[in-house]
Amino acid sequence: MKVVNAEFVISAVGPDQYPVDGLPEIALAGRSNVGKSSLINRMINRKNLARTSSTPGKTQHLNYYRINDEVYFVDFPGYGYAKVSKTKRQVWGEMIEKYLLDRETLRLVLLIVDLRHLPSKDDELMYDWLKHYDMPVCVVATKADKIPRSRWPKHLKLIREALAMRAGDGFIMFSSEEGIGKDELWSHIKQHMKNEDLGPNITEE
Ligand SMILES: Nc1nc2c(ncn2[C@@H]2O[C@H](COP(=O)(O)OP(=O)(O)OP(=O)(O)O)[C@@H](O)[C@H]2O)c(=O)[nH]1
Ligand SMILES: [Mg+2]
Repeated sequence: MKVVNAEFVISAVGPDQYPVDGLPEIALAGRSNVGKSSLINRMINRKNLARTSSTPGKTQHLNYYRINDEVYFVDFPGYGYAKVSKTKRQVWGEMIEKYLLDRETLRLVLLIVDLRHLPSKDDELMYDWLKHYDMPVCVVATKADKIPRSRWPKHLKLIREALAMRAGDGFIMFSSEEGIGKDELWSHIKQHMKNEDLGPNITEE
């Protein structure tokens, strides 16, 4: 996808602030500091539109970015950062859960993990929860530049196994630093932008 226009729209604290134009949304979830905002910047060729920082736990709201007036990226607060208070964590958890369950324009969740490490307990919970509700998920293993290519397959296998990934879900190797995986991720996203009927399946609950 050729990105001609990308803009930050809003740092939303709740549903009444979410956009109402009905464009498809791609959400990014992952633990704090894993590289979510950097991934957005790489996908849209901007150095610092999505705020990145070396201080984990900075992104506390749902940050909306509109790309080409075609799709939104929704940057979630990172989870699993110990220094965040329990109350705050609970508020974030509820906001995200509500978003994931209710947001009709949501088309795909990118679960961002670090290629170097095994998924955390929170990553496993997030993946299981998304699958419980039949959400389409694409696992993106970022920071791939930090390990030699020869070791990628081994790491990939370990992550797949730890998450007990379903066969239908995407798995993409990525590096915001070097741009690895960018085209592949865009084509995966584009496929999902078209889907009208892949929202969360909560009818059985
Ligand atoms: N080498 C390398 N460093 C990366 C990559 N992606 C992110 N980083 C670094 O990792 C740190 C965290 O990146 P962010 O994009 O801010 O992470 P985040 O997931 O948005 O963090 P929170 O908003 O706090 O949840 C920064 O110092 C980035 O420069 C990557 O692909 N390769
Ligand atoms: Mg961030």
